[in-house]
Amino acid sequence: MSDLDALTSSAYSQALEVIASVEPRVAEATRQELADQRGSLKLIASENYASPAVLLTMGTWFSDKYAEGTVGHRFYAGCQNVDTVESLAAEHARELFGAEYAYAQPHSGIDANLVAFWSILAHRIEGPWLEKAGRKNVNELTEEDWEALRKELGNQRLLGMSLDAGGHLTHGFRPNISGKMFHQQQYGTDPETGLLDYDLLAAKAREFKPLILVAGYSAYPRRVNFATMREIADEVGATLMVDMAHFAGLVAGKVFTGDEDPVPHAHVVTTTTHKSLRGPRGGMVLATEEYAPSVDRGCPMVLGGPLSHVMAAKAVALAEARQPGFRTYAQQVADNAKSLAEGFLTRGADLVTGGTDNHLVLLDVSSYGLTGRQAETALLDAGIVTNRNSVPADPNGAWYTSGIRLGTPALTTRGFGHDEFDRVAELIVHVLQNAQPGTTKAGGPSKASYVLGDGVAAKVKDASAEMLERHPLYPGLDLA
Ligand code: DSN
Repeated sequence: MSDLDALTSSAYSQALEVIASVEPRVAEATRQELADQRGSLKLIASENYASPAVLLTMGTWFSDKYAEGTVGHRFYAGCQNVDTVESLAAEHARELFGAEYAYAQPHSGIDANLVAFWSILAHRIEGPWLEKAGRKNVNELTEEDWEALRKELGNQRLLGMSLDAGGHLTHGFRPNISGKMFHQQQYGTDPETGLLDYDLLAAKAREFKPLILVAGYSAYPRRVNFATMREIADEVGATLMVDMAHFAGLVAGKVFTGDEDPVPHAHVVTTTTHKSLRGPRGGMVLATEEYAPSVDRGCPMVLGGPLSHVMAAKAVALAEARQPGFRTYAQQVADNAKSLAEGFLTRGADLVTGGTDNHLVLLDVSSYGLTGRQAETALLDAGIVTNRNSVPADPNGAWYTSGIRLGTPALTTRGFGHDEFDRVAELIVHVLQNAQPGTTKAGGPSKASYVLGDGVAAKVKDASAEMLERHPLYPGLDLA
């Protein structure tokens, strides 16, 4: 055991003892969570394993400090150390992504998107409106002014990718606030190929003329051409906002470059920091200088007090992502996704778009006679953690779904490579081929319950255990 491993093991063992002295059940659940994560195949495309340094950074007294405002301009006294860590997070993000400006305060990806929406509305609508009305700032507005400004702000259009094509809830999905605060339209994918059709998207944009064109996805297994997206946005006068939450690690690791790197093309880029980027749970906004002043007003306009302990951990994680090893990791994530997809295709499985060229695979489970929900729970019984996901034009809707989304970032962190991902595909197909839909209490076909063949779960768990032992999670972490 290295010195660093010994220190980490001792830090966690002692921390758990301190927690147990107050609420032993929390300490026990924390130990159990590690055991569960160590003992299962984690294939949720939006999850990963952050380093002990990142995790430890989150457990400090920075949590106790309020720091609304921005670096050097806080609404509270005594923020000098928060200023240090927030500045470091922003500096690492700017350097890593080549961004003009970075905002490390959002608590999550949804918060980052809300900050982006707010900043675009403030920059494109509120600012010009105030100027036209001859007001210096909002403090000068009369009641009549407010009425007119509210109408203007609340009358804007957003065009984003539909949920069942792989977009995110916050990209204008009707039930989400993004689909309620904006007049929204959605673009989908080609029904034959499952791929984005840029000509159709451009035609829709020309007709709809959105203020915001949102690009990015949470379940689309392909790369996006952001140069083309920017051309479309420019042609219709839209702001291009890219949500790279899922693939930020592939951008940071230079797997996505040129037209596939959103940062040089978009006005505003949002991300989470905990998915392929492998940092703490949180969000971030990158922007051009032009949008920086309005993004900076994210807290307290849209966000509550920034999580200073998480911003500190973002700085640590972004420093890690700037090390050369992260590029190797990111390339392996993409290579492993290809291995997983090939593993499925050679076993006759049905993949949306026929494959992948990013970090995720979307498996349509209809051919096994299952819903996504049945497949998700049958796989969980066998120790394989996935999430159900809609497929384009999904007949089972967003709750039961017809798909399973699988991602490679987490198991790649554990050291899985081509052979292991081929084996993972084999095990998943084995479970799905041996699962059958159950029946409802009334005797009809169920979309939720299922029957898994005798011994299947145990056999798959045994096969997984061998791989999991060969690639342990936090190998140096030995809890007393
Ligand atoms: N929950 C994230 C995902 O799984 O893609 C997005 O919000």
